[in-house]
Amino acid sequence: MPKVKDPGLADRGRLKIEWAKAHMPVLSIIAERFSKERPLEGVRIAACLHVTKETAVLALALKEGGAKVCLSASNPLSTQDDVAAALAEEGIDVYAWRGMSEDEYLEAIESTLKCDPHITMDDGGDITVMAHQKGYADRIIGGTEETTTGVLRIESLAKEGILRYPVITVNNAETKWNFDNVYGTGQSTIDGILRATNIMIAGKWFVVAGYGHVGRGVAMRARGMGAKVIVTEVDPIRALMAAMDGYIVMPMKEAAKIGDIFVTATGNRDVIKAEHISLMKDGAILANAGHFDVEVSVKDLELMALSRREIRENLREYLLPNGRRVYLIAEGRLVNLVAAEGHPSEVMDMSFSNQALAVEHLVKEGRSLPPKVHPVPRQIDEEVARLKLRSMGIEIDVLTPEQEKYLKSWRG
Ligand code: 9W1
Repeated sequence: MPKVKDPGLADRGRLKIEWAKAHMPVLSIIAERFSKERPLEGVRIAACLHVTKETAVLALALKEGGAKVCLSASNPLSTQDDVAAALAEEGIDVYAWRGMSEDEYLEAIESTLKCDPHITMDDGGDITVMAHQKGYADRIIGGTEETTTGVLRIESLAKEGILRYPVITVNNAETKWNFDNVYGTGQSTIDGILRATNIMIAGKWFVVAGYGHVGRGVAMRARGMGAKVIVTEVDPIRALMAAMDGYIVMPMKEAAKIGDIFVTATGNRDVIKAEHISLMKDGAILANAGHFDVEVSVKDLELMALSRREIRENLREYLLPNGRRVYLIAEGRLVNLVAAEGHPSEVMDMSFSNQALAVEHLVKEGRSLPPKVHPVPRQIDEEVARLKLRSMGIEIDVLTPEQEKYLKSWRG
């Protein structure tokens, strides 16, 4: 029996799912093929994913393929209750509601394992680990994993010789992480800043700390909106890339005096702390796009401030002893998740198409794969890119036989 917050929300959830599906062309093509070929007939899937409108499109695609899908949340706070309600009505066995307790969260995962799955789908490693701890692993053909964190946990299961079934690391597909980190986070970070502040980006000094994939995406979009972008780095190679991409590169101690908006995306702690904050201009805005909420030192802000006020939703003002005010978005937590809505559907389209094709691959080949961590097969990764291009109306060239031969030969 599915368990959701309020079945009455289903109509609203169905509209959201329909909207997401309209922007997930690749997954839609796969769903259509699945409904004709039924490659997942009789397959039971236990999935532990963020219960969002995009995940709903994935779950329904798997169902079109003939699978029975049991779904629990991969985070107690990420469930969209209307989407969960709609999925329950569509015949997905959902166990998810926003704000579930830690115990309820674990119970929900176990409920999906009681569906006696052939396949697990994971986002963070929780269902894979539980399947092994609670004795469900032997009947499972294979699994998939969506995130870096989950891949690390499952690799450590494998290293200790505990892993009993093959797991495909969707995270490492080219069409997943490149697009999530650069284009997904790039856009949604700007989106979060705009929703929290409603300020104009054009003409502002926009400081991006860290020039990894996320930093690159944020810097690119900020520039696209007319900001003057400064990048700070500690890695000489990345700093050089930023400089040659045309950004101004300088230490945070300098950038702090200039910036109107600051976004951290380094993966490290205390990137913006007291010594920087005290240099900032009146009205400076701070946001974090890195995974943990340690990049902007909220502790320093709290210690320095004479007083604080909530200005708008997700926007807190700190009054400093020098009389200046700085503004922190979403308490320094991930701005794109807290103040916006995560990755756009078009980006999830690619990672979830990898998921769907990885499940099909496991059903076909999983029994002959050794119980270790496997990359997404290259053909799947390329197929996702090909279908995405086609959906965008973009055609590309094909090598001639002569060119193929030329590339393979050492003769030149
Ligand atoms: N995943 N459909 C919050 C998302 C929480 C979340 C999280 C996404 C998607 C990063 C997956 C407030 C969606 C999800 C909307 C939302 C993620 C954590 C997606 C972005 C990752 C810890 N991680 N993701 N869409 N919550 O966007 O499934 O709005």
